[in-house]
Amino acid sequence: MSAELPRLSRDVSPAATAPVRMVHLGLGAFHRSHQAWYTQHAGDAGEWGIAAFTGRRPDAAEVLAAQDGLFTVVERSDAGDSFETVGSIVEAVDGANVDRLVELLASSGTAVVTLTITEAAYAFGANDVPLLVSGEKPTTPLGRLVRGLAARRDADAGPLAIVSCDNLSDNGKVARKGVLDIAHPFDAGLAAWIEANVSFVSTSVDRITPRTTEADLALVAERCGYRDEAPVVTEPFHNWVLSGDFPAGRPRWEDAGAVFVDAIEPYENRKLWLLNGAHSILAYAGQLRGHTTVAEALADAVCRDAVEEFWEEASRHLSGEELRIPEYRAALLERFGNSRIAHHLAQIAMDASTKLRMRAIPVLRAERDAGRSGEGAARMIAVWVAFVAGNPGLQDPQSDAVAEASRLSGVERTAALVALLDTGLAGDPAVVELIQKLSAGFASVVPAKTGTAA
Ligand code: CS2
Repeated sequence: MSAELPRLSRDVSPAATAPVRMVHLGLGAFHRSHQAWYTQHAGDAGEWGIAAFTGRRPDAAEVLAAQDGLFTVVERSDAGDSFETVGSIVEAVDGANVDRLVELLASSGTAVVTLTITEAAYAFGANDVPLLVSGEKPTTPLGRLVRGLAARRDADAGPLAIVSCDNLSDNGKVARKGVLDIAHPFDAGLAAWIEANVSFVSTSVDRITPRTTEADLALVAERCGYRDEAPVVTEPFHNWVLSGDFPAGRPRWEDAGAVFVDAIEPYENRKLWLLNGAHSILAYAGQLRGHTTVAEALADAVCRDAVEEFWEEASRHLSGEELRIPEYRAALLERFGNSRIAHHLAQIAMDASTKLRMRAIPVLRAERDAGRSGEGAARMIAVWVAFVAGNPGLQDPQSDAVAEASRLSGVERTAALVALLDTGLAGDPAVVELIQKLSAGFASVVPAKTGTAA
């Protein structure tokens, strides 16, 4: 049936095309459910078109370009689904098309660059320095961005803002360092220009967006009357906290609920520890116990208790009335329990060595500094240690080092894995023994039947 329906395009769903004033690197589902959605809902959306570039593969750009950049956002709550066509992406481009990126960054009309390049990608980029020097095409997102910034300086196109939307604490600072670490050895003058002209904005982003399935495509066809090969399914909840300057302007994202603050750290920590930290616990503990999705894992008392224990510890280090921690925690339980959102634990489990460094280590350190064991945070690491024993192929930016650690056994193996997160803590025998004990305890737990409720 759906083959007979027209493909989504600006003919089927007339939407004005805004001029490109934003560039995005990392065109994936999250960009579309979050920054593109916020831009569509800004009061001045008509002035802000996005040119979105893919990362490693061109696929997402090809699919979107075939429907004029349009896609459907399906908001999925316990009560049902609602559908909206989003048109803020006016150009979808293969990330390998560096020439187009250079052209857009060299234009004074471009005011903002947003990034969802994954946590791990901020550390890559050094490989691009020789390519930049020899005039070849850079291959990493930050290498490509530096090439674009060089063109902007040469064109005298003025200042701009770079906005990191990855789950890292102080992500603006991390992005700045990642960019300057490439720019410095390439061209010291460019590095100085960047320091003077580019504002790195820190943000905390939040909207749970699982992978789209074939069933979602069929649902959109049935309910919207067009064929959309790139819909995105997300929860109704959305949050965006930003801190930093936009020297060339920005969309009025506050119209869609974005919040601008001076000090972002407490908001970042609240999100990274309470939401993402709980996700990581559920990803490893849940899969070890035979669960597939976040909602299933949360319904298992063993997993839920591990989450609550970690939240108790983390909350001690989140102060300030405005954070409304009890309400935030209650809302999280509801969001995670939304069983109509099939958020797969396997998706969250990837890139552990980068994620746990943000999610577990700061709480573990803070607890130990306060003279306590930090068992809740240690358990997050312990369930990963137990999980990789049975899943040695888990995707990770440090997969070689994980494999090497896995050749060891017992406390030595645990210490080697902890060292990938924090060498200082790996050198503390009490920490390693605690993680080892918790991990051994977890590995021997008999897997529960999927979906077992407490
Ligand atoms: C998740 C996040 O995959 C993960 O690591 O914890 O993608 C999470 O769903 C988002 O940050 C929610 O805003």
